Amino acid sequence: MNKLLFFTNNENKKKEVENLFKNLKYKILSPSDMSLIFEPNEIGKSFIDNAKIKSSYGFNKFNIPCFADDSGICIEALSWKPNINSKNFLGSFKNKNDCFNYILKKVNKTKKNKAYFITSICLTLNEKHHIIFQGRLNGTISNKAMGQRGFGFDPIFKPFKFSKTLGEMDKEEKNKISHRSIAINKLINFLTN
Ligand code: ITT
Repeated sequence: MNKLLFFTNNENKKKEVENLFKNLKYKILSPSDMSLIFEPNEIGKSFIDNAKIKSSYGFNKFNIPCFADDSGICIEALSWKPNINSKNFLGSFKNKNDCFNYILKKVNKTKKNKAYFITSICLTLNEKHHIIFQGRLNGTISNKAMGQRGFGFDPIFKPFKFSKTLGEMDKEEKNKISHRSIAINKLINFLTN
């Protein structure tokens, strides 16, 4: 079975991606399987830059093909932020609910409720060979936080044409439509063709 390192420390991302790879002949390893806790600084100016920083780091450390995912949400009422700063933005509040309430208030005040998620995946095959795959999911910010599933901003994000949030969907439902699954399916297509 081919080994592929998925350089992430986010267990939820890992579960979503493992589910997408489940019928394929790839063994997906992660830094925790290799007893690595350290992660590089994500100092890039774009999702692509940051995905490449993480996949190059993983490849250099273990010398096996490595991919990484950099993702985030862009919210109209916040002038399309937090974008690449999504993790720090969420972490700057006392808890998730405070963050969600801040966003919901902004949406209410501005009457702008559009949002989208972006995922950039970088696959590093060797030091000079990096391939990028991307996915985007358009939607709106819901009227209130709903659902306990998923992670991050899932409870306040309603994909277009859906009446529930990503937080109300199970892994399989989210994987049918998500920004991450779009990018990962492009990666799988590349690996299997
Ligand atoms: P890595 O180890 O893979 O870097 P991370 O959690 O630091 O894990 P990112 O920098 O890509 O990952 O993600 C930024 C944040 O964006 C993440 O912590 C979530 O809060 C949010 N996010 C990313 N993907 C999401 C998704 O599918 N649903 C909800 N929120 C998401």
